Amino acid sequence: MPTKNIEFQKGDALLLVDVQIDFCPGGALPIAEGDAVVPVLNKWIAAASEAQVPIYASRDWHPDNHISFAQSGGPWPPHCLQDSPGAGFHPDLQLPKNVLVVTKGTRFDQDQNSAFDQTGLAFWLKRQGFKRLFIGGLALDVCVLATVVDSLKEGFAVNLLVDGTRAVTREGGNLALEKMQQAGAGIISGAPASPS
Ligand code: VGL
Ligand code: ZN
Repeated sequence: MPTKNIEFQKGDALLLVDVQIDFCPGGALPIAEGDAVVPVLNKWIAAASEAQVPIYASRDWHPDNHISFAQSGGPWPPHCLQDSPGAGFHPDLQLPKNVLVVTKGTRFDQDQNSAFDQTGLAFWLKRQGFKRLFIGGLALDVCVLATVVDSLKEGFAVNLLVDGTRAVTREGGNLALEKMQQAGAGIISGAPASPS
């Protein structure tokens, strides 16, 4: 059962996964309703800023002919090419000036679905005393799943912002939700609790 009205506290961080143009309708690897996460995540961004909770945004950032692309034997059409317009964050996503960007998918020899995969992010968050992560973005059954699972493995408490994520496939999305809950993630629906 999704929980509601969890308030931000010290030790929290907001992590937005791959809210990029190529993952939205009209992009190179479009996810159905991918852009529907933007207004929801904007509310979380506003609440996080208000509570002085830092905002991290990961981006998929592939070299040409990346190993995850079909032409190189991978599962995906080419997407999120470094410095291409499609690799940009969705233009309506209201990222603050002090957003911390996590770049992944740059390795030539393997894909990096998780924002924690060889990025140093866990080291950085732990060093600063963060304990609980609020995670949303794209895609629920790919990079969000990998990121949530790694967060829990690293010892963070995790709340998935379920209305702020969409899946590549419906079955994949349902399976991802099951896996996350089994691994110990909380599921939060709706908008952030308003500050009291
Ligand atoms: C993603 C497919 C390929 C994601 C990245 O961000 O979920 N999906 N590369
Ligand atoms: Zn990718």
